[in-house]
Amino acid sequence: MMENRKSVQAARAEPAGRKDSMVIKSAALETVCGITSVLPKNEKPEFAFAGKSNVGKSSLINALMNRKSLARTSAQPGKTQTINFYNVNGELYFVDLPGYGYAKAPEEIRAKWGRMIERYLHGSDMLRAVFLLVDIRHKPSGNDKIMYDWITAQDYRPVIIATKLDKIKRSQTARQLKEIREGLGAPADTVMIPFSAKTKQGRDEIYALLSRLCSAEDTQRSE
Ligand SMILES: Nc1nc2c(ncn2[C@@H]2O[C@H](COP(=O)(O)OP(=O)(O)O)[C@@H](O)[C@H]2O)c(=O)[nH]1
Ligand SMILES: [Mg+2]
Repeated sequence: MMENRKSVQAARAEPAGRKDSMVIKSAALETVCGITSVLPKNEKPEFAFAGKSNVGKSSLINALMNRKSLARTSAQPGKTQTINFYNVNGELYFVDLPGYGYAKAPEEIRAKWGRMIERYLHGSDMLRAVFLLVDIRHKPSGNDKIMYDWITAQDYRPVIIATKLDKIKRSQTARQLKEIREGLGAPADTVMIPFSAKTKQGRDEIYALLSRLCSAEDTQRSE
């Protein structure tokens, strides 16, 4: 008991930002994969980001890398049908999965990028967690739900990032999170992090999760 309390105090006494922050020493786009590309066999932990076009995926990845525009933001939404691997500090990878939501029919979507995403989720040995981005203002779409189901079908429990937090009133946050969780059919203990690329709210929580998942051998994959 005493020891536990001590370690809690020690953790609190650490300099601000030391534990829940990440120092970005380097960040670079290392690999771009098209539909037929061979996916890289990386040797560092990978963290994948999925979500519909315009949800704020590039903005989140840029915020995490502390870069203004390394990951491209919404010039041509829905255009990028590639998987982009960003090497961060030579320690981990952020994997930008193709955005969805612009193709018309579900069949078309599946044909175009579904197989590529599934191939990646299924094939990566280093994937530690999948982050699924959903706009905090809206109920999840049919495509969000399909994506959620694909991720869980590959035995990952996605971390839900509810984006554009700055666009709602603080008093609405809990209700919106609940609506998103229920809309996806996600269990009550799902990790959900509200985030704003504008205010950077939520970033330290994501950093804390990333460092935990990097050091631990475990993944967000269910047993
Ligand atoms: N207010 C606000 N706008 C955001 C936020 N995240 C992204 N955006 C805007 O939403 C648009 C799409 O963002 P982008 O990162 O390109 O989305 P992506 O298509 O998912 O990569 C851009 O105009 C961003 O500036 C956020 O947290 N708050
Ligand atoms: Mg993008």
